[in-house]
Amino acid sequence: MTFVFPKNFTWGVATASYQVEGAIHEDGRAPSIWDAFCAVPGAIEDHSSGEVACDEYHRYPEDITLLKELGVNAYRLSIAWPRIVPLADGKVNSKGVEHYIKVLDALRDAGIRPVVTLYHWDLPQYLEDQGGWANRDTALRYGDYVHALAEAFGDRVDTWTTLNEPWCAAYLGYGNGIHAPGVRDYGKALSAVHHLNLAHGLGALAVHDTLDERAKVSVTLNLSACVAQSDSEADRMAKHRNDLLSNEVFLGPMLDGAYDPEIFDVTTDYTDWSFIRDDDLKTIRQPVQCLGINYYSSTHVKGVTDPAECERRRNDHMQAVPAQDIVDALPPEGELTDMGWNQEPRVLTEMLVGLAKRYPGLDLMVTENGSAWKDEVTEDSSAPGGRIIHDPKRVAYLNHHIRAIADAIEAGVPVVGYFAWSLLDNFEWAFGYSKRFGIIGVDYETQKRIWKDSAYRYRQIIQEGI
Ligand code: GBH
Repeated sequence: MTFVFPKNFTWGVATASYQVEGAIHEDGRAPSIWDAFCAVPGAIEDHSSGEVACDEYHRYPEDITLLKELGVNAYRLSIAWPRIVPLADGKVNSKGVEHYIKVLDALRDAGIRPVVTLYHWDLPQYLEDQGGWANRDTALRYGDYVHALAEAFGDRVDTWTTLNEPWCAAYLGYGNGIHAPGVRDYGKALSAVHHLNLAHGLGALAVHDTLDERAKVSVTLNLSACVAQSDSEADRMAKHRNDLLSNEVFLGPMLDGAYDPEIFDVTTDYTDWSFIRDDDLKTIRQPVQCLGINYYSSTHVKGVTDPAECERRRNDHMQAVPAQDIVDALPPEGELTDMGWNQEPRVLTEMLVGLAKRYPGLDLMVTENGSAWKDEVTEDSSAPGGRIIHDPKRVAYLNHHIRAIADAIEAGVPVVGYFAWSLLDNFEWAFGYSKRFGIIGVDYETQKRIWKDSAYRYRQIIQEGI
């Protein structure tokens, strides 16, 4: 039986500024932490950077044509903070603002709703020089930046997403250091968690204060989809610890108004949380009209029980989240994507069902989902540009995950939208251009876009259901 999605369902594709824009020296853009990180030898697998990327900064009109051809009704893009506020003096760079106004207007003319992420990891380097997300001031500066955007963009934006995956920004950026700024200090990672929460609150406030109830605010989390290997006490405790530090640290303050006190108990080795000030939790919990979920894969865990092993692992920085002393991630099973990630779509359904139970009435939106594979280009004179990419594994992944969302909707979950990651192959952070997530391929020598079977399949699902 074909599942037909609701008429007003949001169908989109997603990108992020540093991953697609390029043009890093143009129109007064300042360096971001990713420009600096890419210059560190060994930080990026293929020694590349976002200097050119997909040249989206110049090619957005042609890519908006692709959006129309795909038949999506929404585009999730992010704004580069270093283009908007390039100097520590906090002044707004009108050239940066004008660029995005052109993009937003072009989307409006194409009938495509912009779901705008205000922060997708490209922090201005001048803020990192003052401590970055481990410094409270960064959250205050973020609030000012969002205020400026709300004034400049007004009702051109459909949904204002304060942050993309604060988990990654905090734990990969400051915990195990595999992302910019490359810091390895769990105490700083946990303070980054709190300051990102505070930034979310200040950003949501800035949007609502400036644009009142017209504005739809959301935040996108990459909730950890963690499965305990068995019912044993140790395995369940491992999952619980992981969920506490990966998920509850964000859901608690943002949606429930408090940190679970157990979070403080299990992190005493790293921080005393004295960076939390009076009223922060009031600021952080703001009404959100929609919760964004990015889902790629699940993680299976078991408990570490040997006390000597627990002790040895305590200062081991291999894991991003400081739970390695009792949490052991198992090797992924089944057919792995080119990232080495497993495929377990039912866990996505379960996560959505669980969230709907916990937050009745809150709209949920899958703001990223996709897979990387080693693609091969095939000459085909009937295809646009004479080339096509046959990507049966990406097609299968897409089918299974959109089916998983249909299952959630059938179970009564208010999932209101889905965004494929990504519109284009792009700069995959620490992996550079070596991983391809696009449903449309990019030939990085010519910047030509190459359709993949998954793009055609996505168009068909949008039209017909699954
Ligand atoms: C997203 O991050 C980003 O928002 C996007 O910019 C990026 O391009 C895209 O995904 C693809 O990577 O460590 O094996 O247990 C997702 C990052 C992926 C981090 C899954 C945690 C857990 C897998 N997350 N990962 S594993």
